[in-house]
Amino acid sequence: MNKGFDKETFKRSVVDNVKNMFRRTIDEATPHQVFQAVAYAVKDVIIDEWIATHKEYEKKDVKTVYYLSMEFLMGRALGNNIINICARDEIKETLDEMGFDLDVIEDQEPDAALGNGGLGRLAACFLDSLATLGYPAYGCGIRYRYGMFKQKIENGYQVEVPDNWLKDGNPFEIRRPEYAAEVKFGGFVRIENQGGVNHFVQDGYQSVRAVPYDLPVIGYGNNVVNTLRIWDAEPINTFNLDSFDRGDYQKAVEQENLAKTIVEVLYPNDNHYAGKELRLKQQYFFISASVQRAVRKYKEKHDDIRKFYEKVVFQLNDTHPTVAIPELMRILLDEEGLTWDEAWEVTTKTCAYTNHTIMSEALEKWPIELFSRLLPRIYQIVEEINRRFQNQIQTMYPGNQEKLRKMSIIYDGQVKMAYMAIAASFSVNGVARLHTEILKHQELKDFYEMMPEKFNNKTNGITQRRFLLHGNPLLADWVTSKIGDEWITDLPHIKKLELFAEDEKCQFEFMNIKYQNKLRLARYIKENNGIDVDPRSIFDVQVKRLHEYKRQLMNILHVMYLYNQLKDNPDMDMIPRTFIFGAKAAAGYKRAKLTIKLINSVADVINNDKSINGKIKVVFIEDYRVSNAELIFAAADVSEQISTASKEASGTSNMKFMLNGALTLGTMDGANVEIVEEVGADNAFIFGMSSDEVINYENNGGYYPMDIFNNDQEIRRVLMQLINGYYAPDNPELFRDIYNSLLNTKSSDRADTYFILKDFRSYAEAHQRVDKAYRDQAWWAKAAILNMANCGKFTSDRTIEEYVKDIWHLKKVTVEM
Ligand code: GP0
Repeated sequence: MNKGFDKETFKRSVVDNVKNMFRRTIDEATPHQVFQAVAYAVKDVIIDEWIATHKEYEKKDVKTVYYLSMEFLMGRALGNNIINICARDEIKETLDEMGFDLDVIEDQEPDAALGNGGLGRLAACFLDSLATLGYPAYGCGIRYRYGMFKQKIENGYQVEVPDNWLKDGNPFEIRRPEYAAEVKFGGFVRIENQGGVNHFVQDGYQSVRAVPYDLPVIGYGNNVVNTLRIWDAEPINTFNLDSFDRGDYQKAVEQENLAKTIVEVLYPNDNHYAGKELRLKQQYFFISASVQRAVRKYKEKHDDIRKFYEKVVFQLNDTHPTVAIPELMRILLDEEGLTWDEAWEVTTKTCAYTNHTIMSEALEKWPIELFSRLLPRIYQIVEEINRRFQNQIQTMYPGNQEKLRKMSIIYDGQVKMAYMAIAASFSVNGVARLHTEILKHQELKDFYEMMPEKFNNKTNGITQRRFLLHGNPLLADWVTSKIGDEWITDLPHIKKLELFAEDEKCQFEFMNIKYQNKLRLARYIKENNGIDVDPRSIFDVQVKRLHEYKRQLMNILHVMYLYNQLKDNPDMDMIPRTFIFGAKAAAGYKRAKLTIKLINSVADVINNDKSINGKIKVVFIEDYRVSNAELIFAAADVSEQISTASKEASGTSNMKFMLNGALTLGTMDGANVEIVEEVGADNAFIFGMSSDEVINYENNGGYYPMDIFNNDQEIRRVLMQLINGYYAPDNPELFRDIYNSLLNTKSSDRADTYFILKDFRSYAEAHQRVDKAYRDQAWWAKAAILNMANCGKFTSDRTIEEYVKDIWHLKKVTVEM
């Protein structure tokens, strides 16, 4: 409950907002206008806390973490903000009295989709936890004009539609022109000798003005409001049309274009590096602005820049923000006049790096030509960092040319961002135990051997406030009614649910809530996809970015296999199953897009086949995003986490499912390993090769999927259906590429790189275990409750406390109102 909340004031505020903003009375307002008016009324409530929080930070002169990230996948703000100011019931009631439904109002808000998937959503969960725990933090990112594209499915194919999320304004943001910074690109570096000291001056550059917009990040019930600062680009000086100097005119036009294009759109690639020049511009743009601002802020209060790291820590969310390292060096050397050694000490005590993947195609390697042309002074600094790092390698491993070659930051015409991040950070962390071990002993072996003290693990987490309290109110209330509400800010308390796992009444209540949530999702599916699903069937869900290593293909091949069995034997005894998919494919990722088409083609055939009595349904949920994810997790029975072992760094949807009482059907990969450790292998369905087996095969040239094709009739039948028109009568060749990817053939790449056929039988057998287990509803309910009871470890609050203790060393702040 929010003590300060006053219904009448809030009502007046909403009514006045509608008048002032839209010149309408409240009964004339559209639902979207009501949303805006309510959002501004909520902003009113929090603005004093926002100011008070920052006053407190200043007074205490706190150390602050800057979470530097190209992505913040925030989703909708209104509902979450209302929850975190603890005024959900009050505001719901107030709006009721005014004749509005809060859920409908919330649905008006577009998702803030400034991210692709796991990495961006992790950043958003971290901000929620930082504020809730009372730690001083800024998120720093880009105010993309267009976020993650909206996905439409047309004729079974993905079509990308621009996400114009700002078109009606963003009620929660505040423009802060007083903190604008200039960011320079291109030109050349001139050395000026002044009194025997060399000064490096960048000349002939183009620049843009970075202008920050601040968004409030509200802690749960603690008056703390942190800031997500996202940078917009504006042209530096308005056109001088009087100018007769053609050079100036040309440059002004170019600078205006640069400002327009730089923040235009989020690159929709997940786990994949595309090497686009504009992407590097985006990186340097928001990093330079953020680092400049952090230095300036520090200097307002302190005069010794050599102690910068005592008040500031930069956490690099993957390699995307790695230019923060040479940028901080540049400012310290060129603007603050430190020596190299002094600047290096500050930088290496300020920066820490998180690795999110071992997929080699995700590694950022910028061509020297591009990098040095765009960032000439920064490149000089990178060269010097590399020169000194090489010296260090040579000292440690005299005469070892192999090490030098393998570990060099600049090699083969490229700048390797991960290596720079490791060389210059005091901490390097992976995002789940298995992932960190693979980094230490495989991918980054040489670096680990050279500097083992830097490496550490921080297993990911998720915020229970959004993914249970907000997303699943029925279950959240149920949990609170059983064990109290401490779980909201201290998730391990949820362990107390164990006491109820065997209680028949509780099992029944749980299953009933799950059923209500399945009804809710079924309604959503009917409205958005026009498909009828049976809420009594098992909801078996795989929602995540579409990527070969995540193996959505294995899932749909298994559906095809089951369907074949049903066709042969329509009386086959099976619990009806609804296979639910949600996934965006990067716009240029052909095979991923073809997989979406395959899922939809299979859905078309199966969903319209009366002969199988609705035993299988296949649903592809269009435009999977944070807001519909909340509905999906709440309704899931089975959580598909089926990546090829060793490939998924952590996964985070696995945790969101567990929190909502779904059972994991998965491989021993990423954080699944730790989930199984917490809940016990008996309460999950584990299958497939281990990461060691996968890595072994990979090191020995793979395996022969043709052997499986030749020896397993049922698998062969499924594969043949990819090329005999069974699911594409008009174009039997449609899925040839997928067929080839599994069996082929082309000498250039190996067949079935992700071991789909190798794991198939084991996967099918795990599905049979699911079918069998679901028949015993008491067992299932018990296992589901035990999953919830044992998800305490996977709160992002725990992850953040570990970052604070091992890496950031921040102090908690309390804000009195
Ligand atoms: C990793 F490298 N992740 C990347 C990337 O470019 N994008 C991205 O979302 C993900 C991992 O795939 C993950 O395993 C992990 O949990 C997440 O980063 C957060 O660490 C699955 O979402």
